[in-house]
Amino acid sequence: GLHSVHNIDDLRALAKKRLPRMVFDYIDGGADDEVTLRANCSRYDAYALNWKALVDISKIDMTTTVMGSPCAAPIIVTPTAAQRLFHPRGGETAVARAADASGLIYSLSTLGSTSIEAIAAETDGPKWFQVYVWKDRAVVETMLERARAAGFTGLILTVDVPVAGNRERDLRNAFTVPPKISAKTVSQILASPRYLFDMLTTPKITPANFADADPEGDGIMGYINRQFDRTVTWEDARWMKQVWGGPFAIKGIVRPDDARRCIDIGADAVWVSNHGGRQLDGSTATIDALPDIVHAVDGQAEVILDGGIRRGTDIIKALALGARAVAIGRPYLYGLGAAGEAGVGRALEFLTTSLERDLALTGVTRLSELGPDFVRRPPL
Ligand code: FMN
Repeated sequence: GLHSVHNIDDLRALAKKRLPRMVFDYIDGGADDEVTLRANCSRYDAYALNWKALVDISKIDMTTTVMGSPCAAPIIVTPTAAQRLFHPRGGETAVARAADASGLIYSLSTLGSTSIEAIAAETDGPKWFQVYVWKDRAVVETMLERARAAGFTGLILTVDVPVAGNRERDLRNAFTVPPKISAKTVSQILASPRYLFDMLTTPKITPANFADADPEGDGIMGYINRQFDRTVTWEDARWMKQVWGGPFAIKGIVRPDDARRCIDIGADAVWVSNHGGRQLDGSTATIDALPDIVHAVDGQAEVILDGGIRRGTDIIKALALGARAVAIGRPYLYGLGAAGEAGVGRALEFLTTSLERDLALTGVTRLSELGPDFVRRPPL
């Protein structure tokens, strides 16, 4: 159980034990050979920390703001699709409540399985909404209006999904969202009685924020697939920023020239991400992409980084190299799959307490003290 969880890897093992194989693999897996998935985690090891000695660390302040949203620590809960798939009873609600309890920013995916309004009713904490540019611009505009009305204060445009990535674990498991009934999927679900019970006693898992969009006969997944528009460019991102009007982040940037374009169209944050290694395999580990992006952005926007954050020391390295905050995906999804809201809470607690201890060990009492002098970068 959760009492024997001491780090994110332990939570992962518990999730693996408790979830149907195909659901665990959907969370855990990446594209192709999973080179980028592994690199996102392992490349932090190439950066070494240089701590400061004999600093009064009796008071450590981890509070900050990101795109104007206040948070207790520089850790953002990333948008991830269909969270009720990972915990049918709790899903997004469990994640949003745990984020609120920890004072962290929550973000809701367009492909979420809980409505914008239901999330707003569960939490007064800071929340952002994530979108893709869809063909059906009217549906996007309606979602943005609803998000604004419900008190969401930031918008994230994800730009690393021009097409779906090649996730071979999902192909092997014959896994689809929502799961299709087959001998394989049924036997995997039967092997997880707790999950099966939850699934049978809660409403069907469906996308919750465009239920009224016209599915044209081939169902909601057919609708979603048709919405990913291959013609999307920077002009569409500019349109999105104008329609939204408020704090705006572009997620899925790894190149300095693209970071400059984000600033040109008025983005408030450049979000360094490769979708957790789920899209283009062989792309750069995010920690390696960060320094050049920070240099290109030159203080004109905030920089957020996600991918492979599993410990406080990973967070310190990213902040020292110029990120305003980091974001986490799988760490809280393992928690959600392992134990619902309590599991998410455990993941967030682990990351915030390990960040505080690691700041103490580094001799840092405020995040603004962190800079490149705390990190020895690997030779090229
Ligand atoms: N990113 C999005 O912008 N929208 C999504 O709907 C979305 N769904 C995801 C679903 C899963 C199961 C996972 C693992 C990631 C998803 N992501 C999505 C990417 C995350 O927001 C984030 O970039 C990534 O998980 C960070 O890497 P990490 O898992 O190593 O922390």
